[in-house]
Parts: sequence; C-alpha cells; structure tokens
Amino acid sequence: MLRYFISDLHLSDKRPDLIRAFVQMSEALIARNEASELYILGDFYEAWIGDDYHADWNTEIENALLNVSKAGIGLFFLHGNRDFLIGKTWLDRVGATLIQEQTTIELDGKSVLLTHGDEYCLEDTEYQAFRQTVRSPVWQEHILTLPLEQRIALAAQLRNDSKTMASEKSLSIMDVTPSAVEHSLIQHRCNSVIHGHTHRPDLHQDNSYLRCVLGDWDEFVWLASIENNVYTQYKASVDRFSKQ
Ligand code: OKV
Ligand code: MN
Repeated sequence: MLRYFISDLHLSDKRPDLIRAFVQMSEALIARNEASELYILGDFYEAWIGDDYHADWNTEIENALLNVSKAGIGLFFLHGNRDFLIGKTWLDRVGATLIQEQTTIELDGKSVLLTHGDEYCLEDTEYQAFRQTVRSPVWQEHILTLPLEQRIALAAQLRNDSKTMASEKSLSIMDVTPSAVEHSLIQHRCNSVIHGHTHRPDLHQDNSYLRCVLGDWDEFVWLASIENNVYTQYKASVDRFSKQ
C-alpha cells in the first residue's frame, strides 16, 4: 500500500496556479492506478469559512477530490489552523474521512503519528491562545451562525492580523518545540511523525525518531510518500503544471 501526504496547499481563488497543480496532481494519482491512500494534513484551504460556502473555483477542487475517492483511493483529512471549519457536509461531498490530530496509523508494521503540527509551536504563546479559541466547539458554532459575508470579512481581518504579527516574530518562535514533538511521540508509542504547518519542508532524523515536515504550496508544490518504510518527498515547480 502506497501512502501520499500533503498539507498547507492554501488553496483559494487567488491562486489558480495552485488549484491547477492540485487538480493535475490528483489526476496523476488516479492514473497511476495503485492501491493507495491520500492524507491531507491540514491547511488544504487558505481559509475555510463553512461548508455552506459555494464557488466555482472550489467546485473544481471538490470534484478533483471526489474523483480521487471514487477511484478507490482512501482519502483522509485532518484540520489545520485555516480550515478548522471543515465539517461533515464537506467531507461527505468529497468522500473523505475525518481523522483527529495526533492520530496514529499503522504503516508497514510501524506506528506513524499524523498531525497538522501547530500544537507543537509552544514558544508562540500568543498563537497558542488564539488556537485554543478558534478550535473550541463553542466558538466555532457561534461563528457558523454568522452570515457568510461576515465570516469572509472576519477571516480576512484575522489573516491580516496574522501577517502583521508574523512579521514581528522571530523565525525560531514559529517553529516546533522539539521536546513537545518528542513528548507526543512517546505518548503515542511512535518513532515517526508527519506534520506540516511550519513551512520548513525537511526530513529530520534526530534523537532516534523521524520527523517528516511537509512543504507548503507556493512557488513549489510538495508531496510526500511512504512505501515499505521508505519516505520520499517530491517537489515540483508550480509552473510545471500547465494551463489547458
Ligand atoms: C493565525 C493568528 C490568524 C495569533 C477564520 C474561518 C472565521 C479561517 C479563519 C484566518 C486567519 C486563522 C484562520 C491566523 C494566527 C491570527 C490572528 C491572531 C494571535 C475564519 C476560516 F472563523 F473567522 F470565519 N482564519 N488564520 N493570531 O492567518 O492562520 O496567532 S491565520
Ligand atoms: Mn498551518
């Protein structure tokens, strides 16, 4: 069984190039006709404001995902810090199964921990407080009662706040705290973890565990795979995905 992992695509109407790349990548996965699974580890969208949102640019994305699941490729999704409002309606529309953060899966006889990764960024205490708010069911339920236009405006405003804040923070504060990662690996009895969020794609083989960090989609698009315990990270220029 071949497993594919992606995160941090940040898909939106502002990036038709990324949408094109994702649609073509999904078609390529289907065309390979392998026994495989695709795991989306959060921040698939730049900002998801609720399953009642509909737009042409997104229908194209959802159809690409639906084609993946219909082709028999197991499709799994876990929430990131930008698409925490993805709900059952969206999952059903695309044929995806929701997995919780810090879920372990058995890959080739080994337990691998899957998560978005923002919960490990403990040095950014301001962010952790924000995260606790937006991940709380009560806050999310309240937000979903607001009209779509208001949610769009709120997401844009928070997006702006985050840009201002990030520009004032050091780079190290926005990376994971290694001891937090180690702690969760011990807790879940795993030797490896796959996460995104930090936009620092890498394969860390330190302190007896493996930490696979997925890349964010921008100038390059990224895909990781695991087969027979071999981790591979694929990177391609977004320009390689041609217009049709
Ligand atoms: C990250 C922080 C923004 C701190 C909001 C729906 C809703 C997505 C969102 C968009 C912005 C989070 C998710 C970000 C960190 C901030 C502001 C403060 C302290 C909605 C979907 F509910 F409002 F409709 N947002 N982002 N902050 O850019 O990742 O760390 S964010
Ligand atoms: Mn993220």
